[in-house]
Amino acid sequence: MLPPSPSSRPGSPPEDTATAIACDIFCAVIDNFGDIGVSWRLARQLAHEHGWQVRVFVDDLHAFHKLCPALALDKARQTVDGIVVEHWHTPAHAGDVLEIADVVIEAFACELPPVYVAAMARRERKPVWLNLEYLSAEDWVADFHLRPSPHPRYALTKTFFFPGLGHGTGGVLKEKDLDARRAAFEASAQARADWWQRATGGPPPAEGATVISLFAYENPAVDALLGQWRDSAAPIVLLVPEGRISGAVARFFGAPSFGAQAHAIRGSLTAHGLVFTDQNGYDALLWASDINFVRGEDSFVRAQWAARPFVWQIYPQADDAHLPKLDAALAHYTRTLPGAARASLARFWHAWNGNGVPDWADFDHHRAQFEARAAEWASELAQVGDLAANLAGFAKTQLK
Ligand code: TRH
Repeated sequence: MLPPSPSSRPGSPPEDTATAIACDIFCAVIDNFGDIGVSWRLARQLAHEHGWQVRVFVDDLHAFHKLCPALALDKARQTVDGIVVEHWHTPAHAGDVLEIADVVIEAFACELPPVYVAAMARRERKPVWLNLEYLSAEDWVADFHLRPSPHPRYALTKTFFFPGLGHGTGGVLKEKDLDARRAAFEASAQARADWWQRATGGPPPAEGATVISLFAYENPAVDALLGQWRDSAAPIVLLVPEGRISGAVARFFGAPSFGAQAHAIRGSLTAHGLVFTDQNGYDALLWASDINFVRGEDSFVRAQWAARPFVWQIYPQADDAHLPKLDAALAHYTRTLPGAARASLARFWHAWNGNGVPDWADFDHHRAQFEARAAEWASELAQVGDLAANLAGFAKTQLK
């Protein structure tokens, strides 16, 4: 067991810290923010909603700092939000003191330090060892979810935990208070006005404007889309968190850069560059927008909980291995849409992922149907259950 955290949150469930389940999450950042984004969100839920004593080992504090500005970059060990964060700086390193948790999660098949695995094998009560996989909406996921894999040398078993969008999978992360926070934001004109002031330095746009958030990798399709928004009959307000797409937006406006606090107007298109915020701040951006362009894994999930139409740029993989995953997600998301709307959304998503030219007018034409479906889908997805609760439930059955 880990020692009781000195900064256990007052709002945590009343679990006795001496008996709380200790959990270590190991996260190696490949690139971007999804690996640590998912790991950190899971850590916070396990600590705050389930009362677990959580420790996160992460090898890249700089990536982590972007979505958790409270993190100090120079500390080998620190406590943030009631969670111990260890800078996992060498592959063999496993914490200053080798304590082995009750539940060990390796995020996205990162390799645990061999010294840690050896200590897991020596532990009298063997830890529950989970490999948290990347999210995929494909059908095979349900068959592989919770499959055990015995270690070749030690008396240890690793279990594969698969996030997914369908029944029989681990689901996706959803905080207990998320819907309430969104409802409060949507119900409060003041909260929204404050948000616009902080994010863009101005008031919310006038009625009739379409607000679009754009979080994306470099994407050749963006030039055509920016041109269509410029020429659109109705005003478009584009919100661009600073990042990999900012260069293309700058080029479109003939600006040297398009970072935080940038503003530009061309035709019907007004664009604002935004600061990259913490994760809660990103949710507010999704709620402030009518349509969200998202990417990777975690923002893709958040857009679904925001219950507004969204466009997904999937993380590209070698040999186009990502394309069946894109279609599997579309199959779930568009399941009940009428044929024409369904085909329109598929065309748009495919174009945004390298196959064709996006047609904004076509998308906009079906928007009311996309809006209705987005709300319906958020309820459907919630039926699969929250990943943190599913994971905690499974771990508890193993710890008995
Ligand atoms: O950054 P990503 O492209 O991460 C990707 C994917 O996870 C992909 O599956 C993985 O293989 C690859 O990394 C290595 O996109 P993602 O997953 O949406 O993660 C972004 C995180 O950043 C998410 O937690 C939301 C958060 N975020 C903020 O906290 N503030 C912001 O302002 C923005 C724009 C995002």
